Amino acid sequence: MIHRRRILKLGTMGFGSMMIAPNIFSASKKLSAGKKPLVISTWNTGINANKAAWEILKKNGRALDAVEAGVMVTESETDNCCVGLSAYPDRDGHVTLDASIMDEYGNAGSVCFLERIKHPISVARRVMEKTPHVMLAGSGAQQFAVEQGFPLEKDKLSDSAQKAYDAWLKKSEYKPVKNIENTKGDNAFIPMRFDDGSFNHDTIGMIAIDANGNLSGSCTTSGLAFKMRGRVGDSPIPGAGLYVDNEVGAAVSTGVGEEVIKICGTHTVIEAMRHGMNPEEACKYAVERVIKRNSAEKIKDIQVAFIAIDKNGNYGGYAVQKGFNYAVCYADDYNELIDSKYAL
Ligand code: SD4
Repeated sequence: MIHRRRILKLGTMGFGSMMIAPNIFSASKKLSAGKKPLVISTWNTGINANKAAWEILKKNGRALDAVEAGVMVTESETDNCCVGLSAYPDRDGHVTLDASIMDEYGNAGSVCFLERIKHPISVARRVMEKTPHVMLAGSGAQQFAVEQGFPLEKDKLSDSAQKAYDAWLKKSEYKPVKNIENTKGDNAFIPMRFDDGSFNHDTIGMIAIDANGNLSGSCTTSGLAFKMRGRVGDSPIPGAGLYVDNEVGAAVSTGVGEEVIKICGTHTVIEAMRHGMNPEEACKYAVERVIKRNSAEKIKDIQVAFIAIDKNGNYGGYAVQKGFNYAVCYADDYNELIDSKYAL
């Protein structure tokens, strides 16, 4: 029996080393003490979102409650290009929202292609806690939300979204005609960059570790502006836009979701941490996977970024391009925007 157990153990080790790229083993094994509690979130809107999360964390609240309350602040903003109902629409003029949440037990809930609901993150949490499912989509997700008491909001664009949509319509000359998919360039679908040169995205992703050392994460977005109707990004997909493993860490992504989905982005970050990388190294590892898949020409127009927290409260982030930042909060007087390191 002892002999068999030993063989099983060796067998597992062998499988593990076959599955993991060698450079993961060259990762630093430093397990320095980090901050606890701690919340970090993507982009500058993360500063306000962190404040709401911190109010919960500092009273020894649960990380799950913190990451929900935090991103609800961003979902409530009335002038936000990329999160909540004020955000930019799809190419047919409708705002469609994606969100996901994961708790310390590895439970996950998500909604995608959801319309006219102000707080998709809370609907995602209800999916996780009140249904046997992980993801609800479109009209089914909306029906569930209404049944759960979420108000159905008006189908109307915010002033800034309407303006941006009108401008985009003119420039792209988009008409819902057959074969528009054959149009060359990205105008008929999405601009990868807005006219001011900034990248087309700004999802809020938030991850936290609470005073008890438990991890949770949330992610909510309108996806890429002027996307095809029905398009779903990485944000509502566990292992792509968000992943939490309470034994290892939590990670969330922002950027071109198609690229993140194709490398199972946040799952890749967590597995890299499991095998010894610190959060920044793990995010960099996932970013390099994205870069490797693309030509030098194509990658210039792609931004993808990851942020991560490990089980010890260490944190880090990494992006393909310059310009990504994330907000870090671990005290009443510490809530700072950090410029991420980047690859290109
Ligand atoms: C998506 N990843 O739908 C999202 C967009 C995003 O910052 O991150 N925006 O692809």
